[in-house]
Formats: sequence, C-alpha cells, structure tokens
Amino acid sequence: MVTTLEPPITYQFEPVNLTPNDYKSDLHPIWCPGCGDFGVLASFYKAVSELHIPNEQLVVVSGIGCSSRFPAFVNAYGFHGTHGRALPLATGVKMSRPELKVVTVGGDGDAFSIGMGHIPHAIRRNVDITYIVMDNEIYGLTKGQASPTSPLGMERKASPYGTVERPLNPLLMALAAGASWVARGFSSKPKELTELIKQGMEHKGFSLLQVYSPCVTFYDTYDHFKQVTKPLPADHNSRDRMGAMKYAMDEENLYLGLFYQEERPTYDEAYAAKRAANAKQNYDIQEIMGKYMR
Ligand SMILES: Cc1ncc(C[n+]2csc(CCOP(=O)(O)OP(=O)(O)O)c2C)c(N)n1
Ligand code: SF4
Ligand SMILES: [Mg+2]
Repeated sequence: MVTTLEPPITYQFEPVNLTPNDYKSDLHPIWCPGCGDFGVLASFYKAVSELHIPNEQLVVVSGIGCSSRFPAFVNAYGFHGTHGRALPLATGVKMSRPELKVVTVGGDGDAFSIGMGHIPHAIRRNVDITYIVMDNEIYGLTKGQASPTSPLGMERKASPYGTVERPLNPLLMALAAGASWVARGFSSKPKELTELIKQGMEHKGFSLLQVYSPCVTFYDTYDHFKQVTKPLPADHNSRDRMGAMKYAMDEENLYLGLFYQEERPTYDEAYAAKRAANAKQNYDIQEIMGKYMR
C-alpha cells in the first residue's frame, strides 16, 4: 500500500480576487421561489469567491433533479450529467485534470437512490472532490415521490397512505465506509454553510456535505429543520470517527457542522505516483500484451 506520496502535481492556482457575483452565470435559477437550493447556491458563490478560485479552474458536475440544475447557474466549467452518475463523471474530470477544483452537486434522490452505488467507491478511493448533496427528503423534479431520506410514514400526493420504509442515514453510511471528510449544513444557515463549503473544498480528498435544503412546493420542511437542527457540541473532536458516528445516529437532534476529517493520500495522487514509478521501470507494453496472447 502506498503510504507516503510526493505530490507529483502542483494543485495551486494563481488566486484571484472576485466577488460572489462574478461566479454567477447569465442564467437565472428557475427554482420555485423559496426553494432551499437558492441558499446553497448563494453560499457556494461566496465560498468560491473567498477561496479565490479562478472561474476557469472550477468544474461543477451534477446528475438530474431540481438541485442538479446548479452547474448552469455558475460561471465556471459545468457538466449537467445523467441521473445518479455525477460522481463517476466528476471522478473522470478530476483524474484527467487533477489541477482543477472539482465539485459535485445534486439531490438526495440522485445521490442516495440511483447514485448510491458510487458513493462508497469515491470514499474508498478518496477522490479529491467535494460532493454537496441538497437533501430535501423528496424527489422534487418529478413532483414529490418519496426518496431514500424521506421519513417513515411521510404522506404526500405520491404516497397518500404514508411511506413504509425507514430512511437512510447518509452521514452514518459515509462514516462507516471510511470517508475522510463528512459534514452537514442547512440552507437557512448561510454563514455556517459557506464555511462548510470552503472547508470541504480545501480538504484534500473526498468530502461529503449533506445540506438540508427544503422543497417548498412538495415537502416544506423549513419549520421542522429549524426545530430539530442544532450545532455539533463545541467539544466534539472532528478526528474522532466513533464520536462522529454517535452524533450522526442521533435521530432527535439533527446536528450541523463538521462531523469528521482526516488526511490520507488521494486517488489522483496515488495514480500519478504509480505512473511515475512505472515510467522509471521502462515497461514494454508489447511484452505485457504478449502475456494475454495464447
Ligand atoms: C434513469 C432515470 N431514472 C429516473 C429519472 C426520473 N428522475 C429525474 S430527477 C429524479 C429524482 C430527483 O430527486 P433529487 O435527486 O432528490 O433532486 P431534487 O429534484 O429533489 O432536487 C428522478 C427519479 C431519470 N431522469 N432518469
Ligand atoms: S420543486 Fe421543490 S426542489 Fe424543485 S425547485 Fe421547486 S421547491 Fe425546489
Ligand atoms: Mg430531493
């Protein structure tokens, strides 16, 4: 196993001084007035401005859903991909252009339903990307079906007798899978959310940021989240995985803040180091191919 790695690529860019407005695209968001995703987008503009990232060094990748429209509203490179496939797309971008800042965005359905199979692999590889999941506990774009984070018994037009499945706990799952950075924010707490986005983007490795972002049209949870969310206790040690899991498991208090962080080699670093080591060995590709010929 590779333990220590000399970073073969310089990840630094020339910092720029831009305002949050400089990261707005010409497209005005078409979300319903009051949608939590507006708050996430505003915090994102502020975060990238405060991180001094040049527009051309930033890539925002998404899947499908209301929240996945996000890249269109950012003045940067963007990829509005296919449902549930944002992480493989973002991994491909990061592996081919490791010097870029790559952010993946989307909803709870895109991430934890059809896209769920990709999350543990991004975690174990520790791909150096930030995944912002706008969690409204419902499929907004397709008019309010239950999602993997919908609460048990949720009654909506598409589930008139109430859902019968228990919801997933995305943070607990990420922590159990060995994630190197895990946090939770709320679209109605913009200052804290901006800080979390900045910290996640500064983290070297895979960072998962779940953001409660209510859907005012199909499942308005603003009051609920205002009542049940609270900051993680000040004495929580963000390097204590078991402690982070304990807080993630609390079903009465939904904690906000940085649950866990650790440093370990990233996927692109490990790959680049392998490539450099192999280059020195003068491998003969014909000889390698020959081993597969009968
Ligand atoms: C392969 C495939 N299956 C299903 C759909 C229909 N579909 C589009 S978006 C979506 C779920 C969106 O929910 P979420 O990711 O939570 O985003 P939100 O709209 O709530 O922001 C579904 C099921 C699709 N577009 N493609
Ligand atoms: S349907 Fe819900 S998630 Fe979609 S834009 Fe409207 S409020 Fe936001
Ligand atoms: Mg959703």
